Amino acid sequence: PQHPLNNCWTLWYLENDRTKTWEEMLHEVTSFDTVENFWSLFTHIKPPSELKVGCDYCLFKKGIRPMWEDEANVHGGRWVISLNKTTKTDLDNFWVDSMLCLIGEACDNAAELCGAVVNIRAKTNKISIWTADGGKEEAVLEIGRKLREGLRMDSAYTLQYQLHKDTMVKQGSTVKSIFTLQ
Ligand code: M7G
Repeated sequence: PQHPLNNCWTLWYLENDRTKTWEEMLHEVTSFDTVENFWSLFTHIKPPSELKVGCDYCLFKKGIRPMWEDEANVHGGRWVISLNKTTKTDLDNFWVDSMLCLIGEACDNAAELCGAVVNIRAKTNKISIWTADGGKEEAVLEIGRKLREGLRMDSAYTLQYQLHKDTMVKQGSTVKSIFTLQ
């Protein structure tokens, strides 16, 4: 017998392609709702460190599209970890631990969890956990603290919480953060 998860989760892959719009680059890969099916998917796909620059993985609750516009994300935001000079191993380990935090839902405010994203970028890779409502300060902070624990993040890493509505209108590369966990 398989071990059921609390939710069904969908993996998305964003493949960088200059001839396409952002939405066209986003592909739904597959969904799973057991621990066993998560691991079997995990062993069949490339780790983030082997993706090309400009690509993303997104893991979201089934029914929530990994975009700001989805009704589940409109009032939300994300805890972002900027991975500057992280090794490939650390990147891949942070990503698997982020996914486990997400699908394990071991926090009091799991209903607020929407998904997780890893962005492979030329300068700074990023991992983020998206939550439903940036106005729920206690819930957001609890999720951030659980994430720091789950990822065993040392003090070299900062977690920043940014509202999607601020990210959407960013000028250059600076988005204001409303919460920080060091
Ligand atoms: P990014 O890939 O989230 O981060 O956004 P990056 O700046 O580190 O590469 C890059 C661009 O992708 C944005 O400026 C948008 O044009 C587009 N994009 C990203 N996201 C997450 C969304 C989204 O949720 N909705 C829409 N419409 N565009 C997005």
